[in-house]
Amino acid sequence: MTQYVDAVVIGAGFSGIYMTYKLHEDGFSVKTFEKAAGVGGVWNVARYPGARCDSDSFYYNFMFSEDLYKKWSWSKRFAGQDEILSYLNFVADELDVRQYMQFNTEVKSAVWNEEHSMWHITTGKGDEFAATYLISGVGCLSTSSIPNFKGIADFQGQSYHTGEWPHTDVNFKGKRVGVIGTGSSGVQSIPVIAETAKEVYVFQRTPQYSVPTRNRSFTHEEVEQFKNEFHSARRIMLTSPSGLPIPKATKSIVETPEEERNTILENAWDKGGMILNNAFNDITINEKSNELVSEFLRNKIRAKIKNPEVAEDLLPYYYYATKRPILDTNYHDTYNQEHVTLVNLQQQPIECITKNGIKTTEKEYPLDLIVFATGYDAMTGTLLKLDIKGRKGLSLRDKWQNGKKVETYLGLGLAGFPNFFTITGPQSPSVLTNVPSAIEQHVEWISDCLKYMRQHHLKTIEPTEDAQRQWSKDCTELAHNTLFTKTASWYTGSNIDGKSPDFLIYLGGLDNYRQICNKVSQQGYKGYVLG
Ligand code: N01
Repeated sequence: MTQYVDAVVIGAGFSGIYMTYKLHEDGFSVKTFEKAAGVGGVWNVARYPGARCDSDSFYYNFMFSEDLYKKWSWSKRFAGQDEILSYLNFVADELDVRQYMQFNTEVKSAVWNEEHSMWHITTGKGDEFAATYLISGVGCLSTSSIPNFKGIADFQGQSYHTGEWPHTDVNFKGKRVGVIGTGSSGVQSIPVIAETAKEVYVFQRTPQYSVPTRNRSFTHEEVEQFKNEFHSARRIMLTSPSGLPIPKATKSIVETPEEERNTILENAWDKGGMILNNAFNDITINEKSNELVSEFLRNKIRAKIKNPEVAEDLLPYYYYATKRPILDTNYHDTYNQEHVTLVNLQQQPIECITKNGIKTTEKEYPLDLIVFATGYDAMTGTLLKLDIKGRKGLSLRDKWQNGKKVETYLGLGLAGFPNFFTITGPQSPSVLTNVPSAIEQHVEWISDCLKYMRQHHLKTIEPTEDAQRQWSKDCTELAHNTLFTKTASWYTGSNIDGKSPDFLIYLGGLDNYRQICNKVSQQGYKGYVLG
């Protein structure tokens, strides 16, 4: 039997938890479906060794409630996956949202019913729901990708993707472990795996820049200070491009005299975290500026690695920060250990996976365990897994798949898909900001929109094709004025075969984006058709 709710939310990570809470608070009935057995989203599933957040813990959390903020005390500067998952469970309890959530339930399809102006939602468990609003909180990086290596099914050892890690301990002791991939997940997991494994082989296609995390435990006084500074931090976060309490960078690195430049870079290096990435305003827009930071970071690698040949193989050549910047704890030092071998896939590409291990064009590496740290079908992958059909049976897959250009309005909605909202959707600031800040802004905007609809007795809201086209054009232009589009990365979708090479992140900053969204709503939802 079909049940009715005002809104169906998909996912119970940061987005789903807050959206569910807001909807209930605003007097809407809500049902939230989550594929996993509990809340947490990516922090519930990416349990690989060393998994940790790269944003400072006291800012990588909800800030909409001072009370909630002050009830939780982070133990470290950068929280590990387990602590973030505990935090999200704490939030779900505090906000009492579990009662509206159904776990272990995957949404299979959502079809717009023209006659009733409603979404018809079907789950993998056979639930049928009708909802006025459909809200996606599926996240940007929630569909793991394992490249289609020849022979992959033949491997007789254990194998895991970092984004779908078992919930029980994986024992590396005495094992020969191969890790494919050196993005954030590979760089975080390799040093931890090397602590106990007998042999580690890192299959590296692209060498990475990395800055030390410099993680450390907080003292009681520091925790209290963060809590006391709630209002001042939040004020800056609401007006900064990154959604972090970091003011906009104003200095150009090329225009900064060498001595001063080196002092700034060294200080940022010593402090660790994302400080270096935010130190200058032209790192991702000017090739010369970028090269100054890139070479600074290459020199750090040269200085760390004892074997000059290995050092050479570890030197990155792409424009720094045009792939997601990486923070590490002892990553490069790991290659000084006898039992760790770097396999440079530029010199010996993977030919296939065999029953015993990984075979490159040079040799076969016998392995007991393979870790696929090979990333995600980002931005659109999870949305496309859901079978979403809008007006006249128009399918999201038909619109976006097979190399077709992805277009949205504000990264929040799509023409032809009424009453459908995407929290941190493609072409919103999402992953190039502090994600919880971006989520709060979206959830609050959607919540205001739904209240407006109710107040004005409106049934449907849907972006116009024109507004969508213009927004997508603006996003693309912003991206093409930077170096981001010159590098193959998951930002550009080039890690997934057949994906249109679009840069699906709004680069104008969360501060500007917030103003644009506010203006849209203040002007009676300009760019939308309301009915
Ligand atoms: O994935 P990635 P990730 N043969 O796509 C390689 C977030 N995150 O899971 O660079 C050989 O970055 C690929 O090589 P190349 C964060 O936003 C955050 O590490 O394409 N290698 C690359 O080295 C992050 O950016 C946190 O040449 C292949 C790697 O696999 C995002 O998630 C922690 C290959 C994939 O790197 C994704 O990170 C973890 C092939 N066929 C993740 N295909 C924190 O907050 C791919 N690769 C810390």
